[in-house]
Amino acid sequence: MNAPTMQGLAIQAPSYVKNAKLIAWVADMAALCKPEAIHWCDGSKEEYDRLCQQLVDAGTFKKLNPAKRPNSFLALSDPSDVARVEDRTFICSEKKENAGPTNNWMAPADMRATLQPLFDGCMKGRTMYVVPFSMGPLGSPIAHIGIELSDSPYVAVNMRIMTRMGKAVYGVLGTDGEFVPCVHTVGAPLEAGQQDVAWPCNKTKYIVHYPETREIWSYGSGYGGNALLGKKCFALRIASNMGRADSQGPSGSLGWLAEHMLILGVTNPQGKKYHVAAAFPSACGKTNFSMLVPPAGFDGWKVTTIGDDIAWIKPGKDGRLHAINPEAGYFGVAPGTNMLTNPNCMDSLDHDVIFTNVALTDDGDVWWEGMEQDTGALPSHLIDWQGRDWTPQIAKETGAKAAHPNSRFTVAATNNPALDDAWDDPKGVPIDAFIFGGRRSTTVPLVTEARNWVEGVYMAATMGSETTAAAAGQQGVVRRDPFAMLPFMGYNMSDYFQHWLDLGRKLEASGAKLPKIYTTNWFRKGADGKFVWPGYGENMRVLKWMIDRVEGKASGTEHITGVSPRYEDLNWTGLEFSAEQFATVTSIDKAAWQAELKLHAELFQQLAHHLPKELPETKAAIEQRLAA
Ligand code: SAT
Ligand code: MN
Repeated sequence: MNAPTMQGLAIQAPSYVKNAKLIAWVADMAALCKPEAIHWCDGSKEEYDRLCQQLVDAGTFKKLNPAKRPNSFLALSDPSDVARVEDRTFICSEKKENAGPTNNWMAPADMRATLQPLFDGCMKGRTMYVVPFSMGPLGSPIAHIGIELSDSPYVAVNMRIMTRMGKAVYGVLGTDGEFVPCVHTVGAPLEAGQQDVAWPCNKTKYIVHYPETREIWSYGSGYGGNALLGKKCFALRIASNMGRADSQGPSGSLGWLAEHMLILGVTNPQGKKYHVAAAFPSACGKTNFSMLVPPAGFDGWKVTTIGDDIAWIKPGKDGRLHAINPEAGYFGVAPGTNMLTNPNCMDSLDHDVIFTNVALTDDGDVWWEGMEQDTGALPSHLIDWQGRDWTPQIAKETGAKAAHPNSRFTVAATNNPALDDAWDDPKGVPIDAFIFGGRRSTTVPLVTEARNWVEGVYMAATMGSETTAAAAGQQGVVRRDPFAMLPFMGYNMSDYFQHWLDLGRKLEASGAKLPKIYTTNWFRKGADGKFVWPGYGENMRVLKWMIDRVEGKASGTEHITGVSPRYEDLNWTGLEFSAEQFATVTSIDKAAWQAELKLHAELFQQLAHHLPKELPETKAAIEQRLAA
């Protein structure tokens, strides 16, 4: 069948699609990408089931044993396509300085010229799925609409879980509503008669954002944040631009924030509820923290999940910052998840899940490293994430992991037994505290409270973290990851710091009570190289101290970077954790901090363009305290 005829045929949008700009754009993209067919997704269960069956037939999905894991599937990706590709991710603003020194940049015209031949005919022999989605509750004033065109049915079914996806979006869009156009291709056109592979992708990859025109173009990968464009590409890189642009207009709006943050509710035994938004780099336990189960000694405390990865935060009429979760599902890291680390998550994964790159058991269920904690033993045989035999013996000899370290589950938020009642509330929840947490073996104490907003912004801006498997490349090296946003920042990082400072200053001037700001580090190691802090549910001890501080009820000790609890300031009921152990995770080593501050200086040098003067000033104050 030749492409031009097909295009003429297939553009026909369903009668309920009334947005002329959208229809014209789909026609343009079809003319460029030359798919064999176009499917306008309606988001129905019937459609989801049909696409999943199609993925099973194509060999992309394996249906899991319905007795063990009802309505769930396992996808194994190409071994070269397993994580976000930061070195292939571009912010193509008109001016390089607006992308800033932390982003890859190319002039929009040059990037368009580069992508044009790649996208020309890229969907040959495939169906183009038109995926309408809302980030945030449908029709909410905080929400925004995107349309993703993708030649991957895997993307279409994942987007149905991760976003509010379907027909109702067109109702909100109407005849002339705005949407963010997102084009995605695996970059593997099929010539006539060519047999498809289970996980098509291309070794050339481009994840491209045009912030001024608010477009996303993704080429060559089918995995996670590279392909599910509502997530990092839209909800962080494009949305961060939208939030700041709002503060630059004539309206006098303070603008808003798009943050790499989980949002949780925490209710004390008296029934008083607080909300916390916490930023951690990818694969540092955001999902676990957002579903935390309070340990022994915390009777009557309850933690509920609003979101596990991304927060959109806007000042409300009450002067407080209100957060919504723009997503509708979790794309979380599987390895390490078990009944000890995250029981709510394990319960969420009982049914209706898409697993990617975990291992397959002989009875048609899934397995990943960490599950032996629950069963007390390793399985005797598995098919690993690359489709190879795996046994404990093979693992011992070769070190082979059954599940890829960045293997994931995709699951609807509504599967979560700890889901907060307000998770879908268009008004969002008022934030009482922000947490910024890095993964650091040394130097940074368990928890520190900033004495004011500027000090908090400094802590967040200078955060360092050891890299994880969530991104392709070397793991375990410390890099500066300001606000845990390094890979997700859609404009110049220093302008972003300024946006945070401005927002805080203006809110404070209006008499608002700002959220407190904390940094945490769950990852300090002892002399034996092992983590000292038990983490997971035990993080509740730190969370309670923060809430008590918000209430003005807990004390702490002041040091060079802020205020931290003393041993006696935390509740230790139900945990054996000695004062010596506490000292190992909270100690402040002068030499280490002198070295740390050199790294802050390097960061500030890199970010010199538009760097707010408050940051070097705060650094100078820390240096003075350190020298005293
Ligand atoms: O970007 S992904 O969605 O692949 C996961 C992450 O990095 O948090
Ligand atoms: Mn993330």
